[in-house]
Amino acid sequence: MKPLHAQVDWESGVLSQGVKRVRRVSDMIGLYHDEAAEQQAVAEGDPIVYEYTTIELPEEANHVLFGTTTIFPGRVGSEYYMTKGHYHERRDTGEVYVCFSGQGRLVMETEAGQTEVLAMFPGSVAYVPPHWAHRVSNVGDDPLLFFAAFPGHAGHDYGTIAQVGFRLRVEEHGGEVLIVDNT
Ligand code: PAN
Ligand code: ZN
Repeated sequence: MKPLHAQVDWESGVLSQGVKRVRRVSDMIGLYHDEAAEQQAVAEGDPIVYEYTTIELPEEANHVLFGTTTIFPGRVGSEYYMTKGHYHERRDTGEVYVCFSGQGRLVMETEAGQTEVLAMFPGSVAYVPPHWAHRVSNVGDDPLLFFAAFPGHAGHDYGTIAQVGFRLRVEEHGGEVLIVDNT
């Protein structure tokens, strides 16, 4: 294939030439801790939690897939808006996250039970090593925009997280960001 060129819209985070996907609270039922707050949010207009745009490329090991994500500010109960989070289907693939704007937390864990939380802020770069599940929460008052790149054959396993959940969740309590142990 030929090289390609795209552009990030700094306002929306959308990547030109990409395919945009929208995730609402109703797409995430069961992922937030507070089920009643989930139902209430869906009943009250089912807000958009995040959007992400990826450029369609061959899902092969010698390619690098990439995309941008915009998580809007908000909470479901005490829990900040977040991405679904996933393991890569091919567990032995890593990923790079570059934050453009906003304030977030990148929550990671391994199947062996290790956990890690890294702050995301404009200019922060995080490396998600192979074997770590990853999810991002927006802990600020503005949209959180970030860019991600990962091996083409990584694949996405959402089922494991949907079943077992993350060990840590990111919540607001008394105006502070709190990392709460789910286990
Ligand atoms: C990211 C994510 C993106 C959306 O590009 O896919 O932020 O989050 P979910 O995939 O968890 O809904 C990435 O980690 N790709 O591998
Ligand atoms: Zn990933």
